[in-house]
Amino acid sequence: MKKALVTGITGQDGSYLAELLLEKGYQVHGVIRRASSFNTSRIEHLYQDRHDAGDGPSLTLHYGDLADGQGLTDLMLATEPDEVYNLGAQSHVRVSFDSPIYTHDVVAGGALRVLEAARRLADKKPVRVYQASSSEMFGKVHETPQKETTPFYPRSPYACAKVAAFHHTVNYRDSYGLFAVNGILFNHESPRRGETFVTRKITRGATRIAEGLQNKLYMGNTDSKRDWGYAKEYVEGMWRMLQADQPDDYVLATGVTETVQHFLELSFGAVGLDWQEYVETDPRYFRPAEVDLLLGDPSKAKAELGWEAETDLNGLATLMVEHDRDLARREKHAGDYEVSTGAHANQPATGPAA
Ligand code: NDP
Ligand code: GDR
Repeated sequence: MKKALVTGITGQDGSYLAELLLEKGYQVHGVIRRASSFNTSRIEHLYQDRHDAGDGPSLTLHYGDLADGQGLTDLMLATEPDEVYNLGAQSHVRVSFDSPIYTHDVVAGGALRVLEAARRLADKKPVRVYQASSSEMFGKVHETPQKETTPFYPRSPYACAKVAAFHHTVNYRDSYGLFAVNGILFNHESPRRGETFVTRKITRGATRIAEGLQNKLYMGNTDSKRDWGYAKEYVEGMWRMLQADQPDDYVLATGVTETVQHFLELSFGAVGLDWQEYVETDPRYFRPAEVDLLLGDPSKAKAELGWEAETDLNGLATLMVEHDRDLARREKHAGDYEVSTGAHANQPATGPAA
C-alpha cells in the first residue's frame, strides 16, 4: 500500500486530493496547523477515528507548519511517504501584498523545507515530490497562451515566492536527482473554494442576494481574465505527474479564458438576476499590480499524462451556484442572520479586504 504526505490538506485542493488518494487505496498523512477553532471542515467526511480504522486506506492527521523545517523533517522520516504533495500556502494574492514576508516564508521557504526533508528521506528510500506551482508566475504575460516554456514575470509577493519555489524544485531535481515536479496550475474552483476568492465570493453573493440575505456585492477589478477549471479534476493531474516515468513540469488549464464579468453574468443569471443591479466596485479589492490575462496551454499534460479538463465555465458556475443556493437556504431557515449590505458579507465588517 502506497503512502502519501500532504501539506495543505485542509484546503480546497488538499481535500479533493485526499479523497482521490483514499479511493486509490493510499495511506494518507496530512499536515494540519493547530488553530484555536476547527479548521478541518473540508476533510471531516474523510476522517475515520483511528480506533475504528483497520489496515486499509486511512487518513492520519499530524500537527505541523511549513515554517517549521525540523518538524517537517521529523514527520517525513517518521511517516516515510512514497509521494509528497506540497499544497500548503498563504494562497491569497491580494493578502500577499499585506503580508509579503510571511507569504514568502511559507510559500518559498516552506517549499524548500519540504524539499530538504524529502532529500533526507531519499537517502533511505525513494520519494516523489509534487510542488503546487501557479499560473500567477506568468503575471504580466508576453506570450499567450502560456505554456511550460513561457518566461515568468510575477506581479505579487505570492507569485514571486511561487517562482522561487518553482526553481528550488527544479534545482533539487537537477542537483540531487530527486523525483520532484512542478504542476503549473491555472485557477481551479469548486464549492470548496475559499469564500474570498473571486468565483466563490460571486456564487455566495449571488445566491445570498437571491435568498434575500444580502443586498449588494462589492468587487474589485472585474475586467481581468482567467482560465478557470474544476478543482476535482485538477488533483487527478497532480497525481498523474507523480506516476510518470520521468519527473517534469506541466501546465494544467482548460485552454479557455473569460472575464470576471462573464462569471458574474453566469452566476447571477443562474438565479434569475441581472448582476449589474447588485454589483458595485470597492477599490479596497484592487491589487497594487494586477494580472490582466491568464490563458493556459495544457497540450503537454494531454499528450504525456492523458489529462484533460472536462468541466467548462458554465458547468462550473452551475455546480457552485447549486451548492451555494442550498447553503443560503439553510442559513435562511436557521434564522440566525442579519440582512447585510454584502460589503463584507463573509468576513467581519471591520476586517481587511481580500
Ligand atoms: P487553500 O488556500 O484552499 O489551502 C491552503 C492550505 O495551506 C490550507 O490547508 C492551509 O491551512 C494551509 N496552510 C497555510 N499556511 C500554512 C502553513 N504556514 N503551514 C502549513 N499549512 C499552511 O489553497 P488551494 O487548495 O486553493 O491551493 C492549494 C495549493 O495550490 C496552494 O499552494 C496554492 O497556492 C496553489 N495553487 C492554487 C490554485 C488554485 O486555483 N486553487 C492554482 C495554482 C496554485 P489552514 O486550513 O489551516 O488555513
Ligand atoms: P487569483 O484569484 O488572484 O487569480 O489567484 P482570485 O479569485 O483571488 O482573483 C481572480 C481575479 O478576480 C479579480 N477580482 C477579485 N478577486 C477577489 N479575490 N475578490 C474580489 O472582490 C475581486 N474582484 C475582482 C482579481 O483582481 C483577479 O484579477 C488564485 C489563487 O488561488 C492563487 O493561489 C493561485 O495561484 C491562482 O489563482 C492561480
